[in-house]
Amino acid sequence: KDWNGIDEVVVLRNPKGASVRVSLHGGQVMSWRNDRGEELLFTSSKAMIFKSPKAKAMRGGISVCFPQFGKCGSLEQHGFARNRVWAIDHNPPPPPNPNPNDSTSLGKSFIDLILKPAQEDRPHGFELRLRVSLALDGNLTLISRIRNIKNAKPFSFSFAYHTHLSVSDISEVRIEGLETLDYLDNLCQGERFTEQGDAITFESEVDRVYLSSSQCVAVLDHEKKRTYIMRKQGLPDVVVWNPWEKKSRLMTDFGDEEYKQMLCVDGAAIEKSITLKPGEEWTGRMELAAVPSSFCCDN
Ligand code: TA6
Repeated sequence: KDWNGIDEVVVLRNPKGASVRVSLHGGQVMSWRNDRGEELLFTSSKAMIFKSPKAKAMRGGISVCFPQFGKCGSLEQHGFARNRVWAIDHNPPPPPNPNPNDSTSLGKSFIDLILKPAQEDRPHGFELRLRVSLALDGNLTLISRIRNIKNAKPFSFSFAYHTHLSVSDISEVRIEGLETLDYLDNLCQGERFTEQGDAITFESEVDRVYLSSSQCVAVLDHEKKRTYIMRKQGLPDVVVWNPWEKKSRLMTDFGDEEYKQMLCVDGAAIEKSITLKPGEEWTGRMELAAVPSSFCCDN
């Protein structure tokens, strides 16, 4: 059972001992461990004891934000997808433009999930498919395919993989690959600024949406001598969030000091919403690797 009492948690394993746990609640990735058994995603120690409201997404892991990111819209924060029970998709259709070099399923352990709209949902005519896969090298890939079913109305949405990385000490972490980009600062009512050239480091609360980034972003954790590499397609934006001390104390499902061990870096499509006409499909792909030494994106 997961934190909401949902029975089905799917565990993916590779032959080297890496593993991924995916909950049918929200299609949320709850855990990603390397072949040494080290947890690479952050989960709050208070997430499991937080029971109200019952359908809430767990504080941690990777959750799917759809069809809205944040509070910009008429829905609950980050949309309803992360609060719903998804189904296993036993027979997903092939992707519309299969890439012959894409080994999404080759040699990988994977699970396909699907979320269909409830009666009251707006937009109503969507199908949201999520493939979570674990490769032989331990890389974790999430591929979402959103379809506007035939005879439905056109609709628009925002999307994010709300990704909580486990870090040794936030003060020792830096992000490379977002230098010189424009960003929207949620701490300043979404005002637009330009990053001034250096790698991003942390000494206070950060809540930003970096716009139109390149495909690769690196998160360097000096103390752990670990670098997370995020490669993404269809997801131009990158959310960077750490609540720091004061906001941590206000969150009931988050420990007062846990901000030191967590950094959210989300592959996202936020600034320009995606519009699908009937029959059209969109794909958003995010691949995460955790490598032992420092690494530079070849952007
Ligand atoms: O990732 C940025 C953000 O939108 C922040 O503003 C912050 O509120 C965070 O997400 C957490 O959202 P949640 O709804 O999961 O508490």
